[in-house]
Amino acid sequence: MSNLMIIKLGGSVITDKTKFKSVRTGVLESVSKELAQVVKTGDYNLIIVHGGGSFGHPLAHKYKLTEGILNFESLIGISETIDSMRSLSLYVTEIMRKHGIPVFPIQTSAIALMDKDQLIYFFQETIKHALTRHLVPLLWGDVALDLSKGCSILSGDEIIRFLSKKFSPDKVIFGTDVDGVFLDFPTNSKLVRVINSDNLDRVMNAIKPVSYTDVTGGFYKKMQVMIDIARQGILVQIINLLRPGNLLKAIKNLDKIGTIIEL
Ligand code: IP8
Repeated sequence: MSNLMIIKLGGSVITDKTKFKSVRTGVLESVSKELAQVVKTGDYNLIIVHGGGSFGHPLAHKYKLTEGILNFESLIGISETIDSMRSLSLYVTEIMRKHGIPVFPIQTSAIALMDKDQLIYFFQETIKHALTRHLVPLLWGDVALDLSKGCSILSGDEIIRFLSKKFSPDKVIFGTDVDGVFLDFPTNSKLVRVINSDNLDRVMNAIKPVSYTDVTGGFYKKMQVMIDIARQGILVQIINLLRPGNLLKAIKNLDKIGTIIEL
């Protein structure tokens, strides 16, 4: 499939992580406008994956869903978290469609199975057929049933790692609320423009001790996923979605904004 891009809309950028179930509508509006410009050209195939932010992580934490099914409360937690993520994706799809994007929402928990926190089954045929019909598949980090633990959390990043193996996109763009990878998080003054085999170890050692964490592992784990994708020969770019125009530049390869991983 030509000009295929997988785009992550990070939960920390499309929601306000400090307020339970709070959407950053302005960000979704500007992101959708830029995506719509690209979709209308008909030159690109896009798969979009969004994170959980303040709709997913607080509930996953409250019900200890990363520990699996522990008791009856866990079952209520699974149900509530799936619904919360559906309500976030509904905001996303409504705003995208308003801007003319033929978005095709796919509820991840309905098509994925895990075992010991690893993704073992993912029904991907729908994504393939949606793409051939010029629909824009939208998936999201979600709860997944786990054969050993009962349930687990499947992050948007893991979905992207899986889809990258299956679909070999030309590029994977991780949209975040920072300008890229910094050697000095959280001061964020030393931006790394390119990560390649020459500086990979240095960068990973620098971010390891200062990396924040959430129920799906935080930034260090996110970096490991990105590196894994880049090792398949796929260009990975980390950009700040809070800056209007960045997404368009990244999709069209206009400017070398953010951090690029080339391995
Ligand atoms: O924000 C997590 O997805 P992520 C999804 O992509 C839930 O890690 C339900 C916490």
